[in-house]
Amino acid sequence: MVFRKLPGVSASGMGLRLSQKFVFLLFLSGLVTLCFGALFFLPDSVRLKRIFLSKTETQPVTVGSGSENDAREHLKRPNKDQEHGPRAMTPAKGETSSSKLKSQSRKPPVSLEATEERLAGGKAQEDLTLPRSKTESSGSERATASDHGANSDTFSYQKFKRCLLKPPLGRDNGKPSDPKTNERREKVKEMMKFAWDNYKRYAWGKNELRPLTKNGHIGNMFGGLRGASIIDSLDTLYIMGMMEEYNDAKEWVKTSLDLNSNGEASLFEVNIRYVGGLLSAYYLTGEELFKSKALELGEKLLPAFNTPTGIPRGVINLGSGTSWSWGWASAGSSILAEFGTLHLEFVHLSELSNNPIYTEKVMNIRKLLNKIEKPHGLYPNFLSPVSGNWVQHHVSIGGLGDSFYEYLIKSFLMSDKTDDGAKKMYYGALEAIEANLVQKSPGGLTYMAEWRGGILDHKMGHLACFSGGMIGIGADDGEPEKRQHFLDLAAEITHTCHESYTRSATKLGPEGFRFDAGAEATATRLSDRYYILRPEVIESYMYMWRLTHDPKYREWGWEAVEALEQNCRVESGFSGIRDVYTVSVSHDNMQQSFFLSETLKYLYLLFSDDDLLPLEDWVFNTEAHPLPIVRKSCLQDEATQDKTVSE
Ligand code: DMJ
Repeated sequence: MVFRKLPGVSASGMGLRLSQKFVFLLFLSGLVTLCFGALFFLPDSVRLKRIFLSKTETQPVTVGSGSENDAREHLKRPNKDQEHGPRAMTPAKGETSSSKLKSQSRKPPVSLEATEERLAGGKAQEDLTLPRSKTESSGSERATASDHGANSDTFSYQKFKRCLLKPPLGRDNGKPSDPKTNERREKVKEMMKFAWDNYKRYAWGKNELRPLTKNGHIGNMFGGLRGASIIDSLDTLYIMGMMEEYNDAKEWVKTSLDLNSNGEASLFEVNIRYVGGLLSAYYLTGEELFKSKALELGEKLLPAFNTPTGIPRGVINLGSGTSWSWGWASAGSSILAEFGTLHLEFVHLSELSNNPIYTEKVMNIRKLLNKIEKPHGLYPNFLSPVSGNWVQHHVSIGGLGDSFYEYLIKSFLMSDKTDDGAKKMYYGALEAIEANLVQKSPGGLTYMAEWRGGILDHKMGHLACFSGGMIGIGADDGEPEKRQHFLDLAAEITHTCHESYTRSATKLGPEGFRFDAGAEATATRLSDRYYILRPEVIESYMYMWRLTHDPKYREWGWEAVEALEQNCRVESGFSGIRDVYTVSVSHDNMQQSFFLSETLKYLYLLFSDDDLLPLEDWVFNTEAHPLPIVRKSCLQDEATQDKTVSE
């Protein structure tokens, strides 16, 4: 390389004078600092930023194809604003070294009062209300750390059982006295047996059954974990009294559930299916095995929260603790329905481990959501875990948003109605939803539209049909003058979702239905016509039945049973279908694990007496795994009594 001679610069190899060298070096270092600093202002998705700022490597994550669930579902529905880039995930910028995280999660338990203080920045905040019963938790029950960053020996199952108002399985396992209803219930049990037997025969230990090709499906939503259908079925088998099958499932968990996998998992899916499934199996049966597996797995999810804001990223490597945002999510954002659907399970992880870290993590999410500006009081679906700001203004009660709202009201109910923060957020959100999203079609059907920066998309997803049940269970705790209104709204939404079923040839509902261009509760696009054994409509029938005892809900449930038998039952299991509008059905070759966990469970409960898993004692997580209401004051009394007896 030849350097041209500059004035004042000796030709001897860029021999500058000392003062010139100094000025030049100063200029150079200023330039480098400027460039490096600018990297921080680039969006997470910019490659340069990932290379220079990432402490973790960028890894591609492929997302499951055949089987549908919500994260997989997101992949199929990119909109213009969220085009999938390369399948590289945005790396976490914050700390992700698993050793550091382990030490964090193993720190000695701190009191919830201290937690609240820390989260609220030292002073109580009105909008960050921990459950009132926090002050009732027994400090004396906190002991030393155990295997899983927890004091798991301090939770007493016997105490917990005494604090339930009713026996979980009712007087006679919820058997209805009416013979016709009982016959229907038996039919649902037979469907469960058929689905389970075929899974066991052809796909045992894999995640889901492919009923046409008679083999198993693993997918890559669960970070290398196996047996999703087994974990999702434990409680369904148990409440249906299928003890032989339940014991096979339990034995598999004991001998074959390996939590030391090292793959990329959806934080949301692992939480709702595995953590939720193990927790409910524990609470129903008292088997310590399920508790320790739930705690072990729960701890592996914690590194996902190591972001600048504490909002977790969507994807986590269960082995290394490295986490990413989904490649398809705008600018490395996290998804409302994912980070907003952890609360129920995490509160129980804290209960069982006596380690407040899980509650702290989810309360921190709530704190941030309370603090930031909400357009018209609505919660958009995408949030940056780095800046803590909304990334785009798409609001939906269906996919991407759905279970966030569900977990607000259920957090309140699960706290024995002491969690006023959750209550306030839920009714505030519902008010905004009613003001901006709830619509009436020309034909008189009430529906929830989607909202894109103020413009309404007159579409409702099958997923959004859970909202009938949600609004129903929340009706009673609303303002007295609004209670009947909420119950009516819940009934109207459920009616609309039923219409989406009755207006199809198969009597099953499409993935999405519209209310524009003359359409009323029907899919107008080919891509919205499929049905993948989803539970949401039946879930709302079950809640509405429990709340009103209007026999139409049982009739609607039975219509769904007949339609499932007619269109989805194949030689070796149940399969989703590609087009609900044609009776010469084409099957998708997938028996979703949520069919066993949710669809069949909700049907069974619909045809059972209300004392099977009574709502006074249980809330269902978003995968239909029942979790008990936490009665802190009762547990406290029980603890005091125990102490008195032993003195
Ligand atoms: C389930 O995994 C859960 O119900 C989730 O909240 C929504 N999607 C599926 C069922 O459709």
